[in-house]
Amino acid sequence: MLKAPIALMTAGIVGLAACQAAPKADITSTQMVIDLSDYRVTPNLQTLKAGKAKIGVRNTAGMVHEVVLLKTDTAADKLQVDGGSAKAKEEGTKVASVLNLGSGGVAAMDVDLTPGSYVLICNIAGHYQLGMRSAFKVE
Ligand SMILES: [Cu+2]
Repeated sequence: MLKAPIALMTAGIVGLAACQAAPKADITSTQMVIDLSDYRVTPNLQTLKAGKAKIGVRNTAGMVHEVVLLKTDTAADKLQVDGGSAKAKEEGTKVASVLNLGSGGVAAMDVDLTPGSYVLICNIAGHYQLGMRSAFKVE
C-alpha cells in the first residue's frame, strides 16, 4: 500500500512534462487547418474533397484542447451529452482525433474521408457545451 502514492506522484510529473512539451508538427502541406481557441473550433474550410487528407490542428489557447472528428448527420450543436462525464457522445461516429494538445501545440491527423456531414468538437469535459464545435462537409 505504501507504493501507491509514489506511483501516483510519478504519473503526475510525467503528465505535467507532456503538457509543457506541446508538439510542433509541420502542417504546411495539409489540406485543412483547424484552430482551437477558448472555446472555439475554427476550420479554415467548410468543405473538403473525399479521400485521403492531412488535417492540421493548432491550439492557440492557453489551455489544453483537442479535436475529435465525428461523421454524423446531427447538427453540430445538437449532439447528445453524457451527464456524468460532461462530454459529447462519440460512439459510432468518431473518425479521427488529436487528443490533449497543449497550449501552442501543432499536430496533424491523417484521414480518409467519405462524403457526408461531419462535426469537429473539443471533447474535454464541458468544452463542447461552451461552444467548441463546428460542422463541415465532405463532397
Ligand atoms: Cu477544449
